[in-house]
Amino acid sequence: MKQLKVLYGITGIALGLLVAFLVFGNTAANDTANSDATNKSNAEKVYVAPGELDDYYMMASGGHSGQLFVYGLPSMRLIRQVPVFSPDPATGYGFEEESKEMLGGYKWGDFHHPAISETEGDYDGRALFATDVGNNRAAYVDLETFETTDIKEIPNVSGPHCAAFVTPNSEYFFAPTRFSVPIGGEYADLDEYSDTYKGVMTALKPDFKNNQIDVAFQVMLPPWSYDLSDAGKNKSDGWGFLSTYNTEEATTTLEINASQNDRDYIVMFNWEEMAKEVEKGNYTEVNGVKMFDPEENSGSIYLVPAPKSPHGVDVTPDGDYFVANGKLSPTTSVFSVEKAKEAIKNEDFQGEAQGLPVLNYDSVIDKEIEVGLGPLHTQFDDKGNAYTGLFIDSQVVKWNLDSGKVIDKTEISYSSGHLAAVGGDTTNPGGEWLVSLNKISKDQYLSVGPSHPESMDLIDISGEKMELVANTPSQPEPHYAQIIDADKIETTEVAEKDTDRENAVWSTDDAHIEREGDELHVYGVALRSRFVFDAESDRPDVVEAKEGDTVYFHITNIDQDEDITHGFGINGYNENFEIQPGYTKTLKVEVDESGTFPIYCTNFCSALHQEMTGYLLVEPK
Ligand code: CUK
Ligand code: CUA
Repeated sequence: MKQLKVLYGITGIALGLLVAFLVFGNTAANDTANSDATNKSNAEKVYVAPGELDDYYMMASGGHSGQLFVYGLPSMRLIRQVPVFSPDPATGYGFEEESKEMLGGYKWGDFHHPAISETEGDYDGRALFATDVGNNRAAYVDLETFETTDIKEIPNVSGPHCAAFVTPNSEYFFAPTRFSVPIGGEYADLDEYSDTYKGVMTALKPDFKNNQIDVAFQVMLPPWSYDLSDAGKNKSDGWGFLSTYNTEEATTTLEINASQNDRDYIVMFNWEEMAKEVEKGNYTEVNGVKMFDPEENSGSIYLVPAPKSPHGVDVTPDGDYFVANGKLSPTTSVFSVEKAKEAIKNEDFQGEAQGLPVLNYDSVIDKEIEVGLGPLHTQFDDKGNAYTGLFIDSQVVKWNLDSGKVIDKTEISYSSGHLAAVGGDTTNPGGEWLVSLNKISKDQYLSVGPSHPESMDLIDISGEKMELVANTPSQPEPHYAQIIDADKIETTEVAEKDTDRENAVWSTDDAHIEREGDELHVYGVALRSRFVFDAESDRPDVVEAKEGDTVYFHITNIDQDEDITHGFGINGYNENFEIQPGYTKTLKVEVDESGTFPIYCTNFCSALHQEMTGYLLVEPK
């Protein structure tokens, strides 16, 4: 079409020129044909026909949306947004009582790094852990239902950023902080920074039986910023690795002041040892948490110098090396776990910082790879290769772990933050796909004004050369993602009919309304295509309340069929929630104004969905 326009536009030009244009046009056409061919094969790679399913789930953090984004790969289709740290009007997360209590009134969260639970260093698909940099919380997402089942506030911390990362058998997941504050967040002048301010790392323990998490213990760390971390695996099992910046201990204008040192540190800590010490009683209790101080219990924590404000540190699949990305250095540093252990044994220290021993750089470094500008994070494949994303150069670099040679570079659009490969941080990487989670999308999608989406590039890494295959926009703001084999996830479609469940009513005949003083309890059911609140009444779908009442709607969706969700919205009341098949949900409403308020099902559930309505009648006092 475009070429035709070009031709029409030049009809008046001299013949020679026209010929030249035709030739040029021909070349262009050939180019198009060629790129069509490539596009076609790439299109085929990501095409998942209607009715067919993707091979992988990609669990991407939703950044300051506080949500979890679930994608299918290779299609890159967004399947679900699971609310974790912030309310969600569509599902009623944060509206109905259970999730409202769990959210604790918070309006937002900042979720950076999902961590799928692991067995023997590989994703097991049971649960996903998350932390909230914005409001200091940790969450458990049950991967049977893709629902957040527990949120805990973490005391004594400020911005649990470099988390979650899980130990190889999900013994713990760790959450070290981005900000250092006086313990407990009390007031202390910034002049007291170096002595009074602390970084704190939290060890959280998952309880898979009850889909919960608990704070197990905390570790006091120097007043630096902790960035990204990874747990050891295989040979380095029992250890964990954190990156730090601002070892300058700057308190203002960090952009300049925290970028002075040529080297910051990788913190190497022995979590098994720490857990044992805490078990033995080597801790002080701070705000109800067992606080372990490594300065007083030497032998569990060491510092490894690493170039220039490292961002991510990632452990190789065999657990033999940890790879640090100095974001202000053009290199990625590969450190040997064996050499580090040797240096620890020989007390081969080059000094100490904040009372912690610093290992000799030359004794621990294995190699430095010249990757390019702005390396942030590294992932791995099944063939001994590593992939590092470059923020400044907007590239992904493939390099070989053994040889240290750069094999290939591919352009991404633009500014890679994290990378996620299939099982890319486990003992068992897949080696098929890599996604670059980009921070800037600029011209990649139709413009929607000054705010642009974030962007994800899908790269085929199965061959020697990487191949950029597709991209997709995303809402703000995925930081890290993990890609897990779809076979490892086993979901529940319908909640079991649990007759012991509190507030549940399983038949229309049992629906009833109880009054206790000015509390009205509605034990109702939702089914296709009506609500029944009171079986005895000749207006079974009407709730009659009095001004000043507190009304509890306990609604059970008694439809036991896949994907038959009912919604419950009260017109003019600012309330809505969903009830999945077999679930019971409670909504508490203070009716402080008289009036007539239609209730309706908000989730299209049958041909008679529009008829699924009722009334809340509030009589004046
Ligand atoms: S940080 Cu965001 S791109 Cu929070 Cu994982 Cu590196
Ligand atoms: Cu129930 Cu629509």
